[in-house]
Amino acid sequence: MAVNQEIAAILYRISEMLEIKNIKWEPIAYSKAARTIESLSENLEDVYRRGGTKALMEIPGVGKTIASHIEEFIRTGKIKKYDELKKSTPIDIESLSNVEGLGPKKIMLLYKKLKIKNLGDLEQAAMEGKIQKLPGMRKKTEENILKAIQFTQASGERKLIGYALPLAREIIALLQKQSYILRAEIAGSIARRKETIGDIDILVTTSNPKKVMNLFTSLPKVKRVIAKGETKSTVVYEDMQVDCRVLPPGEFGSALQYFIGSKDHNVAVRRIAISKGYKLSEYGLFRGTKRIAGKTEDEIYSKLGMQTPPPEIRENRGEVEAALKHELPQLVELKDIKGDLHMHTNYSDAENTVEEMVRTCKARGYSYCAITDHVSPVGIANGLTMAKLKRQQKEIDAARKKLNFPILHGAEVDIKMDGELFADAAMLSEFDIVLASIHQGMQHTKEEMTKRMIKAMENRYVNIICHPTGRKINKRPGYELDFEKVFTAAKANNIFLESNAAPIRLDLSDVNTRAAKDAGLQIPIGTDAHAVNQLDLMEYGVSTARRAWCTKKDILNTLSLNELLKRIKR
Ligand code: DGT
Ligand code: CA
Ligand code: CA
Ligand code: ZN
Repeated sequence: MAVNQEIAAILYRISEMLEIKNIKWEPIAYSKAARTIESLSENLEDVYRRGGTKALMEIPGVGKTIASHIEEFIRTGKIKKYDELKKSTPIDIESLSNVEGLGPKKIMLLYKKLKIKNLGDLEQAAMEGKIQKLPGMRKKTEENILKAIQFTQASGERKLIGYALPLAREIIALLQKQSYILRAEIAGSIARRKETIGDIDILVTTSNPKKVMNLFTSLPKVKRVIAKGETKSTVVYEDMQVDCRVLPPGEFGSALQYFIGSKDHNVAVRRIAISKGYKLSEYGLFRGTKRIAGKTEDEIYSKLGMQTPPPEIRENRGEVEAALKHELPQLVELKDIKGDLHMHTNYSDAENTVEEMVRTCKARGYSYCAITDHVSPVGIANGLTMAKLKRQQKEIDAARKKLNFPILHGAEVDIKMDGELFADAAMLSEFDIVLASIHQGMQHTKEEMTKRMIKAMENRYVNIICHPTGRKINKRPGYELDFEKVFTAAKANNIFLESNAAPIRLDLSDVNTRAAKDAGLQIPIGTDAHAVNQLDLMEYGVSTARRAWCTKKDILNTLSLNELLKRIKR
C-alpha cells in the first residue's frame, strides 16, 4: 500500500471507532481528511519533507491534530491514537470493516443488538439467520456477509516475522506451562526465520492429545477455530493462522525435520535418503518397514551421513551438499554481537534520551554503541543542526563518564538526489562514524540510483550505507541497484552496507546479504532503534545474516571497539 492509502485507511478506522464510541464531530473530521488524502496526487512523505507539518496543514481537511498524526506515521510507522483506540474498543473493527458492505453504522448496530464483536460472532449470527431480522438488513445482506467473510479469510497477506515470532513464542510458552505437554516447538517458516510468514506451525508431544487440542483451541487470543481434530487443529490467533500438531515422542524429530521445511530442502534430503536405500517421511527414517530413526533431527541427519543444518539455511541453497561434506559454516549468533551501530534519540525523531539508549545497550551486554541521529533537510525528522550537535556532544561525553561505556557519536545523514550529503565537511568531521541513507527520491532508474549511491560512498566521511535498497516489506519493493558496481565501490572506499534489523526492512535482504558477503564485504547489523525496546530487534538482523550463511567474522559489529575503529578508518 502506498503511504497515502495506508494513512487514509488508519484515519477511516479512527473515524469509525470514534463513531462507535458515540463521539460527535470528530469522526466526520477524520473521515473527511481520509477522503482527501486518498485522492491526493502528491505523496504525503514528499509533502512532509518539502515543508513539514505546515505543508501538511495546507491539505484541505487536515488540521493540526491530523497533521501531527501524519507526521507520527511517517516517522514511526504508527499512530498512537489509533493503537489506543483499538485497545479501548471492545469490537474488532479492523476485521469487521474488511467485510465488504459493513460500515461503522452497521457494525455499531450489530454490536448493540447482537453483541457481535468479531468475525467469529458475525459468522455465527449470519449462519443462525439473526442478521436479516435487524432493521435495514435483508436476507441478501446476510448472504453477502457470509461470502465476504470467506474472502477476507482467504486473502490475508503474509505477516512480518517481527509480528509472527512473538506470537509463536507466546503460544509455546502457554503450552509449555502444562505438565502434560512434554515438548512444544516452533516449525515452518518461523523456525527458518523467513522475513514473512504464511502461517505458524507448532509441534507438540504429550501424554494427553485431547487436552492439548482443547487447550490450543481455547487460548485467550483465539478468534476462530478453523478445524479441531484429535491430533491436529487450526485456529486464527490474533491475526494469524496457527497449525498445531500432536505427535508421539518417537516421531518428534522426523516431524520437526518435515515441518521445519523448507519443502525444497525436504525434497533434496529425501532424495539423499532414497539414494542410501532409506525412505524418509514425517513419521521417521525407514529401511523397509523398520524405523531406524525418528526421535531427533540429529539422529536422522546423522544416519544420512549429514550434519544437521540450522533451520535458517534450509532453503536448498547449497546446505544439503555442504552438510554431506560436513562443511557447514558456523553461523553468527546473537551473543557474538558486540554493539549496535544504528540508533536514534530524542535529538531527532525518537523517544528516548542518549542516556536511556546507552543504558539499555549496556544492559544487553554490548561493549559499545553508536548514537546516530538524523541529519536531514531542515526541519525534517527534527534532525541535528550544528548547535544541537554540539549539545549532543556534551551529553554523550557525560554519558560516557557516568555509565563508563564507550559511545561512538555518529549520525545518519540523508543522501541528496545528486549523491551529495545533507551535511558539509565541517559537520561531518565532528562524528566518530557516519551513516548515509536514501530516504527520498527513490523513483529513479537503476542506473541513476546506483550512481547516486556510489557518489555518496565516495564522500570521505561516510562509513556505512543504511538500509541499502530502501524496501519496506509488504509495502514497497525498494529501488533497484547494480550490486556488482555497488559492491566494488564499497570495497574501493572501505564502505560497509548495513543489514538493517527492523522487521519491516530487513534490508539488505538475506539473498543480498549473502551476495555482499560473497563479494568479500563485512556486514554491520543495526537495529535503527527509535526507542529502547527496539534495541531487541537485533535478533532479526542476526537471523537474516544466518539465512545469508554469515559467520561471526562476516559481521562488522562482532569486532571489538578497537578493531572496529581500525577497520572503518578511511
Ligand atoms: P509459510 O507458512 O507459507 O510461511 O511457509 P512454511 O514453510 O511454514 O509452509 P507450510 O506452513 O505450508 O508447511 C510447513 C512445512 O511443512 C514446510 O516448510 C515443509 C513441510 N511441507 C508442507 N507441505 C509439503 C509438501 O508438499 N512436501 C514436502 N516435502 N514438505 C511439505
Ligand atoms: Ca507455516
Ligand atoms: Ca502450516
Ligand atoms: Zn535510522
